[in-house]
Amino acid sequence: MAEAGKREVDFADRNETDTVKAKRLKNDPNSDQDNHNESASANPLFGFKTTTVLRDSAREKNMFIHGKLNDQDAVIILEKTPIREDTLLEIFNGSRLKLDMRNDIYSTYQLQPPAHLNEMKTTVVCPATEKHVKKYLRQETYLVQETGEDYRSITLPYIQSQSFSVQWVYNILEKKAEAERIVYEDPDQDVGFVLLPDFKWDQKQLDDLHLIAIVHRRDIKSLRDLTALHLPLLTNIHKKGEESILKRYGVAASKLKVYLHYQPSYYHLHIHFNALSYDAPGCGVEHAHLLSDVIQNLQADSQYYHSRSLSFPLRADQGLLSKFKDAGKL
Ligand code: M7G
Repeated sequence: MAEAGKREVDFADRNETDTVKAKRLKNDPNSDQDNHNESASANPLFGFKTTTVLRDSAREKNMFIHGKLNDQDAVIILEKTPIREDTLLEIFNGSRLKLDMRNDIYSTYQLQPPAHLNEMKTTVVCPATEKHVKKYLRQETYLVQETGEDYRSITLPYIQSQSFSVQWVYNILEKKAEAERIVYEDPDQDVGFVLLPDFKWDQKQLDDLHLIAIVHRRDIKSLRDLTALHLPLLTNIHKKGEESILKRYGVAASKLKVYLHYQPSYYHLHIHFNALSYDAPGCGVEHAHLLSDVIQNLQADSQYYHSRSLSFPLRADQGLLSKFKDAGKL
């Protein structure tokens, strides 16, 4: 959905650019309006009005902002990107430096690198729902323990009525979005999947490598739906996902963590492939389940994920937390 939103902005702007150029050539007197249109066409975020900063981190160098873009609610995520080793020569030789202070053998500077090395990864969700805004708002979290019965009586009815749209997932599977980003596809409708970069990864360095494998089947919401019948699907993703990442990026299976989230944000089965050394948000023990463990648990007991209690964190404002509270489970 976010991707579709982004594309809409791009198409609209492309039309506007032509109009603006034509007017300028004719020396149109409405030049103020033209300047505005020109800024908007070069920059789809032009005129964004900030409502609140939902979350920011000096350490992670990112900021999550809620506001209005062309009168629509939007969430924008700004994130400074990691420094890449292959750009060091250009940084040292092509930057402007301003001395902050010097003391004995120590000195600090403000360094202004060439513009193309000073980019910020920017993610736009527009139009954003209230759920998107809440997802990014910093919140107190609580650990919930869900039995198989709790899943069926509390969680399942809740996610059936409340979960995020998975239209963006269907767009990928149907090649309506991100088709050019696909790294590998097994088209089999039973055990097949599409492997592509997660949109959190800018693909500029391997340190934070993050891909997702999205299954073609549309009947598996999450870990809870898995039984031994799905073992061919899971082992296929594990094997072919790792092979494709080795082939494309030269990263060996021993350098990857491959896991599922429970609870996920999107209830269409997908598996995360992350660089082992990368401390990705959501890969802690309270949220992530290693695919190799999932496979072994299902080999030992087909009903493992139907019957076992599973723990996961919920933020204070998440509706599911109130459902657990109402049921006296917290
Ligand atoms: P999740 O386990 O459902 O939950 O992961 P999380 O979002 O709480 O981690 C879904 C994953 O899909 C996340 O890592 C998102 O960054 C990624 N993702 C979400 N959207 C909307 C897109 C998208 O449009 N394209 C791609 N490539 N990845 C997405």
